[in-house]
Order: sequence, then C-alpha cells, then structure tokens
Amino acid sequence: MATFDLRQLERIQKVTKADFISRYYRPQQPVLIENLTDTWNGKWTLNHIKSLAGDQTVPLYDNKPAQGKESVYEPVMKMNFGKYIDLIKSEPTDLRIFFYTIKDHCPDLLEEFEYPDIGLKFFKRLPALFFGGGQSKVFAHYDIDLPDNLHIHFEGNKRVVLFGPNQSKNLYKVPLSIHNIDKIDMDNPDFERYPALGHAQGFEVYMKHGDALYIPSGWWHYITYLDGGFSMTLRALPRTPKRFANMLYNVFVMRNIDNAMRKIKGQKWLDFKEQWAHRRANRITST
Ligand SMILES: O=C(O)CCC(=O)C(=O)O
Repeated sequence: MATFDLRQLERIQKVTKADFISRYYRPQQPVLIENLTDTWNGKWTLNHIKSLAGDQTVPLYDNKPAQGKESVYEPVMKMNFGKYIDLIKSEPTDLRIFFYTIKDHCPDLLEEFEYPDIGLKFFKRLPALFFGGGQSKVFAHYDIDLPDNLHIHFEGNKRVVLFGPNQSKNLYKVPLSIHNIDKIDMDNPDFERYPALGHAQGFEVYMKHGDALYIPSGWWHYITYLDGGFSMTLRALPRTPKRFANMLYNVFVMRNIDNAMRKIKGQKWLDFKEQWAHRRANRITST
C-alpha cells in the first residue's frame, strides 16, 4: 500500500503561553498538546452530551463527496441525537455530524470548559463539535476562514494527517475550493496517476481522549475516526492583515463564485476544476 511522506508530529505536555507563542504560533508549527484539558471536569463524554441534547434531531453526513449540483451542506439523513450517539458507541459507521455549534445547540456545555490560556484569541461565538463513527473520514481540506484552530478530541481515537499551506500544489488543490481532487485516496495515494503527491510532505498524529491539536492557519487536515468519538474545535480568527484579507476573499468572493458556478454548471464545473487541478500539479512536477 502506498503512503505519503509523513513525520510523526511533536507531542508536548502542558505549555506556557510564552512558549506556545514563540515555538508554535509565530512560526505556524502544528503541535499536539497532552494534558491541556486535565483541569476540565469529567463531563466530556458522549453520555453527558446525550443527557443534555439526546432528544434533538441532528443532520448526518457520510464519506461520499457531493456530486453535480448537490449541496455539500445537504445531509444524507437526519436522526435522533441520542440514537446517533448509541450507534457510534456500538458499531462502526461513517455517519458523522459536523459543525454542531455549542452556543446554538447545547449552551449548557459552555459551562464545562475553560478556554486554554495559550495566547490564542479565541472567537467565542463559534466553539463547535464534530462527531464521527469508527469508519468516518473527513476529506483533506483547510478551513475557509483561515483560523488558528485548537482541535480537542474526546472518547475513542482518531488519526490526523497535516500538510502545510505550501503543500497545496503537491496535493492537487482544486481551484476556488479548500479541498483537493476528491478521487484521491488519501489512505493509499496513486502516485502514478497523481505524481505530485509523491512530493507532498506532512505530519501524522494519533489523538486520544483529552489531546489538543494546534492546527495553524491554512494547514490541511485529513481525519480518520478510528472509533466512535467527538471533538471540539476552538478557532482564533486570523490576525495579520494579509490573512484577514484572504479570509474575507475566501468567505465572501471565492465561495460565492464557486457556489454560483456549481448551481449553473453542476458536474461540468466540478470536472473542469478537477482537470485544472490535475494539469496544474502535473505541470509543476514536470518542471
Ligand atoms: O473532526 C472532524 O470531524 C472535523 C474537524 C475539522 O475539519 C475542523 O475542525 O476543521
């Protein structure tokens, strides 16, 4: 089986604010921080969330990418939240929940944690939860609003593969999008069909309950849930003028152009972008 050129990501125990800023935030280096959540209470469990929100109905997504005019925000089904939690605890499934905003859906959870004091200025409107079953995969992407993220995992284990923003060309990034060609199997890359993938260099990290992963702005992440579990992402919006301007462009210009073209052209637009990405990456590889 083919694999990417990946190094194990650095794991550290608690970190001071000054160290985090100088060693990771300023140089934009990802890191996994263990024990950062040790002082939080023991309520970060699926059972506790079920007791607070188990009677809600939640939208579920699977591993299949949206095709043609399908919206990426259109769920494959809806389910009772309590039943979904029972499902991911008892059997592997690819069904997942993304961007469950705590403030809107389960504000009681806001009482159950403290924002870590590591120098990131968190956007307090948007702490969000993500849930997945033992077969869930989150396609390779970076976040459209270019935040610095602290991604904290609970219950079960997950594998995260990270690539820096300078690897976009090697990953066959699709133009006007924040993901790469969705036919690429990130677990078994086809280096013959996609030769630039052979030049991609990244990091791999395994997360367990309570681990906090710092994902710097614009870093690609490809996530595999190894068991049923959930994570919380705390985001800090970009602070440099250049990144802030790029964020505004992504959210208000790029996304709207892409959505409009998709509505008009459907699958033809997706195929056109894919060919463009393919040609661009292969051209770079061959020069
Ligand atoms: O863990 C997940 O399910 C997705 C997380 C993610 O992509 C993010 O926080 O940007």
